[in-house]
Amino acid sequence: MDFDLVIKNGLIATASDVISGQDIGVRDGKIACIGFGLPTTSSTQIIDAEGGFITPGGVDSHVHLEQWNTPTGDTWITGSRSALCGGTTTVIAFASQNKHHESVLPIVDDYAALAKGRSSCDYALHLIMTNPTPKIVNEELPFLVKEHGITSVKLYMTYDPMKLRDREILDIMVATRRLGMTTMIHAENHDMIELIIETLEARGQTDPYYHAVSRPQLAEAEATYRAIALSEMMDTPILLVHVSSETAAKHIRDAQTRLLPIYGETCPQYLYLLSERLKGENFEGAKCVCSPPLREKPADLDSMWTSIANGTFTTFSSDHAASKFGVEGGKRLGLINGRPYFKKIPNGLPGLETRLPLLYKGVQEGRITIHDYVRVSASNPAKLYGLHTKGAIQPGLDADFIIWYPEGKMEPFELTNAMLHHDIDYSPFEGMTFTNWPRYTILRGQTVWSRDGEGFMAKQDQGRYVKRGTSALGGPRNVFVNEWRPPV
Ligand code: DUC
Ligand code: ZN
Ligand code: ZN
Ligand code: ZN
Repeated sequence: MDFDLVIKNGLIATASDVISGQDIGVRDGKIACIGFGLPTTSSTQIIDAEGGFITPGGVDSHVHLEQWNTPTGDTWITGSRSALCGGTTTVIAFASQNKHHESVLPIVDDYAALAKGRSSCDYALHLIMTNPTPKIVNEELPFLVKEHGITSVKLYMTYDPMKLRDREILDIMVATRRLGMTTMIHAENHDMIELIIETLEARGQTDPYYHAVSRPQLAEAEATYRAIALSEMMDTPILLVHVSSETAAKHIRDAQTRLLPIYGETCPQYLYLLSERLKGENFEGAKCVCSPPLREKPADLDSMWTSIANGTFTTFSSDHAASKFGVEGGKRLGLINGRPYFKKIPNGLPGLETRLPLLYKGVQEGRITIHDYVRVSASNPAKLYGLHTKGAIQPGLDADFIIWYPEGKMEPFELTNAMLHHDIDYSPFEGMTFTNWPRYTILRGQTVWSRDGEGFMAKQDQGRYVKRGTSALGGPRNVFVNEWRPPV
C-alpha cells in the first residue's frame, strides 16, 4: 500500500497504551495502518517525530465563537487558527437560542453559516436552549439530531437571560433521553448569586474581585448536586461543564461510583489560576473574570488535577470565551463612569491555543499520565459527543495528530501574548514557562502547524463540519428512583 504520509520514530500515545517503534501510515486523510517499518515511495511525505509523543489531535468540546450572548472577540477565522496552533484539530462551539426565539432551526442555520468556509479546523455545534417550548423539544430536537448531527444541548441554571427552572430541565431531559443526546449543564445556584450580587452592589463592592465573592463554591456544589438528582430521576446522562470546585467534583464522583451516567468537565483556568488574580492593579483583574470564578487556594487547583487523574473528569475543554481587555467599541467594558463594576465585565477567558500545552505540562510534572492527557483532551470528548472519526489513533479514523517535542529538545520559553494566534490582546497564562508545545499539528493528514517551520499553514476553509452521532459513553440504564418511569 502507498501512503501519502508516514510518521516515524514517535511514541504513539493512546488513552491506554504507548506504542513505540511503529510508524503511522496515512492515506486519503485517514489513518491507514500502524506498523513496523512502513514502506515509503518518492511521493510519500515523511515526518520524523524524533522520539516525541504523538497524541490524537485535540478535541475542544466547549468553545464560544461568534455567539450573540457570550464574549467572542475571536471570529471563526482567528479562533480556529489559534486552535490548530495549539494542537486542537476539532472544536465544538455553540449555537444559542435567545428566549424570544420560537424556533431553533433558523438559529442553527445562522450559526452554521458563520462557520462555513471560515474555520480552518474541523468543527461541530451544540445547541444552547433557553426557552424549551414543546415544539422545539418534541419536533425540532429530533430534526437537529437526524439532519444536522447536533446531538448535545447546553442548559443554564443561572443568568436571567438563559436560566431554566428545574421543571424545564426535566422536560428537556425526557427528549434528550429519548434521542440519545448529551445534556450539558452550567450548574450554579442562581438565587444565591443574585442575592450576593445585590448586597455587594449596595455596599459598593464592585471591583473585579467581588465577581469571585459573588459565586461561592457552595453555589456550584448545590446546583451540581441538584443537576445530578434531576438526571438520576430521569435516567438521563449529563455532563457538568466547567467544574471548578472540589465539592462539585465529589458529587460527580459519588454519582459515578453509583454508576449513574454523570460526566464532568474542567478547564485550564481551574488548574492554574487563583482568585487573587482578580485583584490586579489598573483593572487587570478584569482579565480573569469567568464563571464559575477562579477559586481561592492552591488546594483547589490540586483537587482539579486529582479529579482528572482519578477519572472524575471526562473532558478537558478551554471554555474559550474571549474578549479584548483594551477598548471595544470605543470603551472599556466593565467600567461605569470610570468605576469598575464586575457585573459588566465580559465573562470568560481566552484559552483555545494554550489548553493542550497547559495540560501536557501536568504530564511533564507528574500530575497526570499521558493516558489521562489523551483521554480528557481528545478520546473522551470524541466519544461523549459522537465524533466517531476523531479522538484516537486507530486505523480508519481521521489522521489528526499532535507531534510533541522529545523532552529536552525544545528551547524553554516564557509565554507572551504575541506568540499566540488568537485575536485577543492578552492571555491569562502570559509569563508561564513552557518546555514543550505542539511541534506539528496534522489535520486529516495535512500539516497545518509547524512550530519550527512555516508556522500556521492551513487554508481558511480547510475545516469541515462534522455531523455527529450519539454518545459512545454510558447512557440511560433503565434504573429508576422508584416505580415511576419517565415518558418514553
Ligand atoms: N459559561 C460558559 O460556558 N462560558 C462563559 C460564561 C459562562 O457562564
Ligand atoms: Zn434572577
Ligand atoms: Zn457555562
Ligand atoms: Zn462556556
